[in-house]
Amino acid sequence: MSRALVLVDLQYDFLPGGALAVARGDETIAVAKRMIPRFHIVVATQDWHPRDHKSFAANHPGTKPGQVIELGGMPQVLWPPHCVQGTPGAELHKDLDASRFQAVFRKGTDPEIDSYSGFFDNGKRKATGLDTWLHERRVDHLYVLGLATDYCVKYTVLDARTLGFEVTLIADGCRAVELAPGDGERAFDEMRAAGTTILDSGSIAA
Ligand code: VGL
Ligand code: ZN
Repeated sequence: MSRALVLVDLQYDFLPGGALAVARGDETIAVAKRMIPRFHIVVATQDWHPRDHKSFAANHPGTKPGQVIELGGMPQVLWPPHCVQGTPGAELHKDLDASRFQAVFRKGTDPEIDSYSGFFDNGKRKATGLDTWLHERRVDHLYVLGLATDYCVKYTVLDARTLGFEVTLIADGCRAVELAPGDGERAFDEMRAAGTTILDSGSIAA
């Protein structure tokens, strides 16, 4: 059995200056760069929305980012338009050696439903293929870092635990949106309660 590094949404729109900037999100890039050479199996997820995506406040007249609406029978936080397919903000950070990514799993492509997790959309209607891909390579332990702690990292980690993977979260390689103060810490607590090991990159063996 083997381990894999999973890099979650390390895209310009989630970094300072981006459309959905995460405070100090840029600090995750150096951690990712240090971790990539230590893994034989590296995959990335990429938030990849059509411009008419219904998670964008701009597509619901009279709403504002941060507001919660109902979408497809589920609560949906509305965001500024971000990670629009083909735009510079949707690109994975150029300092990451993409030649070391065996696969990139795009998510959030259906305009009708959001997809925080790298495994499934928020309604668990469709899989991205990440679970099958990992099983085919006999991966049983995921090392996860990226953006944002309280959304895509959290949902990816919780799905991974439900699917039976061992999960180590690389805490210094994550930053949170924090729509409400403390969301990042609460996300760590939820992931820990689901059986995730939370470590800093310095204590992960090569
Ligand atoms: C994310 C909000 C909306 C994330 C993606 O990558 O955490 N958050 N889309
Ligand atoms: Zn998104």
